[in-house]
Amino acid sequence: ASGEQTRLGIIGVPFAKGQGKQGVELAPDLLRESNLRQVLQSSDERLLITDYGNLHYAVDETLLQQQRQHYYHIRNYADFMACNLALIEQVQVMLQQNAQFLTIGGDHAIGFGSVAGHLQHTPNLSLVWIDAHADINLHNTSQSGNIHGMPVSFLLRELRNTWQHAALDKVAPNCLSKDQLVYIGLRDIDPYEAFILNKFGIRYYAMDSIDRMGVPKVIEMTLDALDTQNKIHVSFDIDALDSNVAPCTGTAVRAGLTLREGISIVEALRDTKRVQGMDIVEINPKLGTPQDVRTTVDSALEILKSMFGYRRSGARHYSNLDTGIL
Ligand code: EXY
Ligand code: MN
Ligand code: MN
Ligand code: MN
Repeated sequence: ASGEQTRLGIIGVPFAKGQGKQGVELAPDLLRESNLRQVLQSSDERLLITDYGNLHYAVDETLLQQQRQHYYHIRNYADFMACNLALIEQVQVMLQQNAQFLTIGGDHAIGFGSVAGHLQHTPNLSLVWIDAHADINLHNTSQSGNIHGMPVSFLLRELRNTWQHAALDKVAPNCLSKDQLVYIGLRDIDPYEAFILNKFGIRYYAMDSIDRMGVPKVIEMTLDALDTQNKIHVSFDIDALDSNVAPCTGTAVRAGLTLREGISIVEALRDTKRVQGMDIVEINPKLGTPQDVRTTVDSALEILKSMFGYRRSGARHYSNLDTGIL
């Protein structure tokens, strides 16, 4: 059966400097302690999982200088870039050794490096960003200065020139086309972000679209928009889910996706067989009660199970089960 195995690489990125709250850096180890590996393995026996541990990075003087000269008005630019440079390399290593990878945050600032690394391995890439937020602020439109609200602007061809001092052509030469990005679950868009989304005609299915059309239609329209030749990256911010199923997150917004809606979306994406990379981010175990933490982690595990093999319909691979019972 080894011939039909799918290799999955996992990297933890305990990065918390894209926003102001401590705790989100604990999520990778917490998911591991919550039996992530066993949960995925029992969802699909064919998965061959390699855990690469947690990412380390070092900040160098060039980045500190960029921060001092050009990006002093946003928080932790040098750390953000140093971590993402390391992640860009790590993702490429994982894709050389595995068919798929999973990046566990950390806050959503790491979405830049995860997708940028993916784009270096696979230039023709589509991105589905599942989030309450658009994360598309520029350094000069952000009200908070938090870089976890900006990663998408580093990725899009049309916005990269707004980061002219970040040397993106050198560190992440491949970029994403705006028609290969679809957002799902938005419900807290800043005014400048709405301006950017509309100016470039970026597709987004905010919660009102989901209420009007339902998840099946939104999925159909999402898949229709994406080039069928492309691999897919799914960046899943846990705050896309309603806070009753994902209370432990730094920027919770009420009236989000139900767990069933989240699972449905992820199953449909998985069924394309084109998902090559996924992020799960913004789980913060320091926010909320121990029961809240369990609820949030359980929801994250359900989402990850569905992405990496579990079928609610029961269909699965039987090679270990056909032992002569019938
Ligand atoms: N748009 C707000 C900001 O830029 O500060 C909130 C961003 C929250 C981002 C979370 C990760 O999705
Ligand atoms: Mn490959
Ligand atoms: Mn986000
Ligand atoms: Mn968010």
